[in-house]
Amino acid sequence: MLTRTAAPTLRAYEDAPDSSYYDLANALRAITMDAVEKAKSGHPGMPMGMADVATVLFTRFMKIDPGRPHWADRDRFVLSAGHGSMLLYAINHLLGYADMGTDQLKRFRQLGSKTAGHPEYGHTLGVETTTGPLGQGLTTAVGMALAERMMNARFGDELVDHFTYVMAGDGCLMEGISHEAIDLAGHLQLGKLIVLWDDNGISIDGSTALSTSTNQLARFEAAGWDVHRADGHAPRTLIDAIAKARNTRKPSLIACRTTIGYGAPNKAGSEAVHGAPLGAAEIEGARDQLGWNHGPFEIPADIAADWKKIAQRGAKERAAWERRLNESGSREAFDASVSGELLEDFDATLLAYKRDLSQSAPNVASRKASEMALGVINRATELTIGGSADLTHSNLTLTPDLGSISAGRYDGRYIHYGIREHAMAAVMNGIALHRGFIPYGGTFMVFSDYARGAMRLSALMGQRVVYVLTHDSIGLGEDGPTHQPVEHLAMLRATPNINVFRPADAVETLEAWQIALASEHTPSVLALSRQNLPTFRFDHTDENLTARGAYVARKPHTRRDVTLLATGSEVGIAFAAAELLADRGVDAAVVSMPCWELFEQQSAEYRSAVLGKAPRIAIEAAARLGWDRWIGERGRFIGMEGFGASAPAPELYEHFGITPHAVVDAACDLLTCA
Ligand SMILES: Cc1ncc(C[n+]2csc(CCOP(=O)(O)OP(=O)(O)O)c2C)c(N)n1
Ligand SMILES: [Mg+2]
Repeated sequence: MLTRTAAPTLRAYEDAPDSSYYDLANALRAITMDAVEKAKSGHPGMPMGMADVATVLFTRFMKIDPGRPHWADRDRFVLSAGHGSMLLYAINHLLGYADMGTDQLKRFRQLGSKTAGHPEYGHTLGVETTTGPLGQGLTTAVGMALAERMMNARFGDELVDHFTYVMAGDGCLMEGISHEAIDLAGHLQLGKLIVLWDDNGISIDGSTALSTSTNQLARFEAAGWDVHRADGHAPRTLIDAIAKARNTRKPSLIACRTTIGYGAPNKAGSEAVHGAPLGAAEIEGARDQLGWNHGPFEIPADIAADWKKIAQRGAKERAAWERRLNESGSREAFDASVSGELLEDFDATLLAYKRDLSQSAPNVASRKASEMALGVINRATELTIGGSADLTHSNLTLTPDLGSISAGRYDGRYIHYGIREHAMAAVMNGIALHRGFIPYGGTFMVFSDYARGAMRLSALMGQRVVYVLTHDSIGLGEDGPTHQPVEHLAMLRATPNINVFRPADAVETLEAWQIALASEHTPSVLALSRQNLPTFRFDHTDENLTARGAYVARKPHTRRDVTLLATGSEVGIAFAAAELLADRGVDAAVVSMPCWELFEQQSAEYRSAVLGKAPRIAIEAAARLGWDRWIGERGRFIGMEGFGASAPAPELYEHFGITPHAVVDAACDLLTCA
């Protein structure tokens, strides 16, 4: 076993609390029972079962300062079994987080309270990531633990040296994403990631034996983890297991054998206690059995004081860390990295490149344009951390000199996520939440389905994560309908707080990247083509037109007879159709709509000026859903009505009728053509 050279902050805390662990843990149990009972809703089983594990972890190991919840070098605590939210709220209440007074415990699960049904990042202090969808927390924590090592590689042990602790249930370990997470964490040897598994043998339907017979320890071990067993109600064995887990170079799993709903006289150990209030009689029985003779939400002063000691200890450590930072000479760089601010000249660098693009007018796929943009971006900032789910050469996400991240080598800037789209997205969430980096990652757009669970959380948590989704339509050609996204733009556009960009040329692609990197609270999707797209933005504008969401790319010569709306690869089709229509005496405007969400945010005047009063035809090689908003009652849509097919791309466009001639026919149907 390898012993690390410990920085001063990493000692295990030797002092046992004055009150017994049992009393401190019972405080968590009592608060949970009372809050769930008052709410008439919630999950008492997990918090009551894991109360002892939480008590040991926090009293002996956690390094946090509730007065400074965002302290960069704090240990991260991730409640992956998010249904056990009352455990986290009870802990945070006892630690003294400013927003977690008794009033909040009493308003568990009520509108506007800090004690939402599942922990929500950004809503409640001390919640490191939103959990509830099982498996997400575990995988997000892998991203946090990786980010910790990457920051450590840049700033050293004195400034960055913290653990990531996860509480995961049977459900988290059953979810498919856990396989990706475990595999990746083991491969990257994230030694400071410690998973405390609530090994209670129960899930909602009953015994886990109904649905699994996996030897979890063997499974984790096979993925390169260090594994331990502990009695989840025996502090000494837990202390030993956690202390050992902290001293290995491998990520660690501790199987904590617990009784779900520990303390409930009749319901403990059964699924009855998983997700329903215990009821008055059972609570009374639990109080008796636990020896907890205090009223609802009442915590004896000595027990409260012991919990507060954890916070006091953390505050001291934070102050010492603050001094180290000030003396380190790296304060400015460290703060800039944590704040995620781009350098002052970043925009000017991108603008100069945009001017070049308009001049050179490359005829390249937007995935290639993205690679070219990244070449400039990755030189202009060190915040970006790239990656791909094993499609680097298709997504074109790697630029020279990034260097790969691997076990023990965390100073690179490129992550080979392997064929693990879901984990890639969740790990990127973890990296973004940890702070210090802007993660971007690529896969084929069709596989956003696989990543969806975590992409939704990027949006819900408002994280700056950039999804590079290439091969964005039937334009990818021969790989066929399994690989051709059709409904994905609609799905992504329907998701709140994601900017979905489908740039039409190299200039728009750069503009989209610039917006994505500046969007600190919104994830972005870049839907990029496999096939070449000609540049049409010959006239350089300092203004980022993509930031308008949509703009008139081809002005009509005199009056506007018809408006052609298109995105990405179909903007070229709209241009070609406009020329054909001109021959027939029809004056068409072409509107490029790279980002609907940003267009929706424009003023009504701007939107109506762009959309115009003439009949509209939308062209997009994807499902129609959503387009009716823009084309109106009289409008036409030219796109996909079902799945694609396997053939060279130009033939597919003909086959599915997404052509300039089809646009002309639709226009002539709407208007009187010559
Ligand atoms: C992805 C996902 N699927 C289903 C659920 C619904 N759900 C919430 S808790 C739970 C059972 C989890 O079992 P376990 O992790 O063992 O929790 P315990 O009953 O031990 O508290 C399920 C199915 C969910 N939250 N997330
Ligand atoms: Mg369970």
